[in-house]
Amino acid sequence: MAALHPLIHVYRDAGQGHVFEYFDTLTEAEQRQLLLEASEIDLEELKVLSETLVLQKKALDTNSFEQLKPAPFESLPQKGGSAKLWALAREVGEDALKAGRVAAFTVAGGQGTRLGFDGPKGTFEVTAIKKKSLFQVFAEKIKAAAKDYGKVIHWFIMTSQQNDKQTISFFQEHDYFGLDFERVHFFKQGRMPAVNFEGKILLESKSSIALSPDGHGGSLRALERSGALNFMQKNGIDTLSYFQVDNPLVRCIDPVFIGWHLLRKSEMSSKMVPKAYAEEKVGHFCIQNDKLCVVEYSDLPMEFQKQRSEAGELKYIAGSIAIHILDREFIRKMAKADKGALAVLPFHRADKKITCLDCSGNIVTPTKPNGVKFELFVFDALPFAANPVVIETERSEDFSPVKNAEGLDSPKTCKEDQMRQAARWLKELGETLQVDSAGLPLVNIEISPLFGYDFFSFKKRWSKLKPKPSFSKDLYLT
Ligand code: UD2
Repeated sequence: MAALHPLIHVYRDAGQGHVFEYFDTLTEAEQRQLLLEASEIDLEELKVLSETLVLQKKALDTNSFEQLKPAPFESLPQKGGSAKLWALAREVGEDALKAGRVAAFTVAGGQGTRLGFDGPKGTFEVTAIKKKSLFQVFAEKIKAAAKDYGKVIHWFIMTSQQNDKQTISFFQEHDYFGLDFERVHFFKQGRMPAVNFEGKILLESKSSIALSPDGHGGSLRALERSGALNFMQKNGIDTLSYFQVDNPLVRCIDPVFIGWHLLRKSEMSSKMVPKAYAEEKVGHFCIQNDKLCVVEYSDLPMEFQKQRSEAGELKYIAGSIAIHILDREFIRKMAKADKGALAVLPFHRADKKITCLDCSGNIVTPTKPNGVKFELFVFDALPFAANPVVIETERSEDFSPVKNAEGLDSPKTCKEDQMRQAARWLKELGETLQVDSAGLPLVNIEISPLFGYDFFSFKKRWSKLKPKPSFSKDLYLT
């Protein structure tokens, strides 16, 4: 009889030997595949997670919120912030961009499941007239900013096992949307196994483990593992502008935000918007044990979310829209932190319906949660960051994600928000165009990021445009 593969011994010793229950019935290629997947898993880490998050699932402890306080933030100048400081931040940010210190970073490992879209979410079309994809919108914003600041802006994109190939092919098919392909860097995020409620790894089939992406927080490890951080170091990049793939309104490169981050010598900075209503599904910037943190909407009891100040304002007003600036060496520190270290991102437990093999070896699709997935969240790095700063931003200038097929945060609301922004910019420059009571122009307007990727750049281009177009029919500005 052939000797057992050493990895199988390791799995048996860890109480996970069932992963190889069907090993002898598999073809050689399937055996290789299963061994490869098994080698991806850190069994020690999994043991700790099973013990802490699965076997002794703690009920939500509201006492742990007793010490919670709302986090302070830098208000916009029009809302009482210091105009002088905001202007200084712009200067500092622009200098960093001119020095080539900044790169863009998109987490794009998720699929468009909630959206009902089959494919990498970044390939979803979002603009009103040209139907540009999310990736094209970001690519053009980055290209235009690079031109303005006279420096290459590298773009790091985190994909997942599920969508890596499709994402790269999409960029190739579209000639990288005019970016130099050597400046666009893809890397895959890690995966975590799903386990049942006894902490046993679930199998997707006899030859494969139920693995899923390790959450956007996995990006910190993945940046280090892929060599991206070393590449940045060699190329003089020390500041990363982080955003999610679902939000085309985001200022991918915002000199003011970069400036605040650098002025404060912060290791990780964030943008907030005042929550629109208590139940809005965004994280909350809070202070706990004197540290800045984000408490996700699903973790903060509704009674806290509804608390109001004497003036009637929501107490936990600062909503996280998942836009951050990260310092390169801070990412390295977080990525390298090992189990037992102080600065380590915690995993979150998510109970899910997971299609998997039952004990008789049949594939079953459960109707209620049958297992647990583990995910890391990038905002959990905030408590470990030195001098973190939160700045306020206008929702209408930075945030309109595409999450659901219909209703809130849908393709429709996102397109309308883009058009409202165009109308607002034009009106601010003295143009007269007709809008409805909600600020939506009566004709379709789309501004290419190559024409203007924020109000500042738009104003420059618009003032030079001769003759000015009319607003009597659909208008695409490029
Ligand atoms: C996220 C935030 C929420 C708020 C909101 C704003 C969390 C837990 N919540 O909610 O507080 O800021 O965004 O829009 O983050 N992704 C990966 N790999 C993964 C998982 C996600 O790359 O394994 C990417 C995904 O492609 C997307 C982003 O992370 O770009 C957000 O993921 P989500 O849709 O799960 O986050 P959501 O909407 O629940």
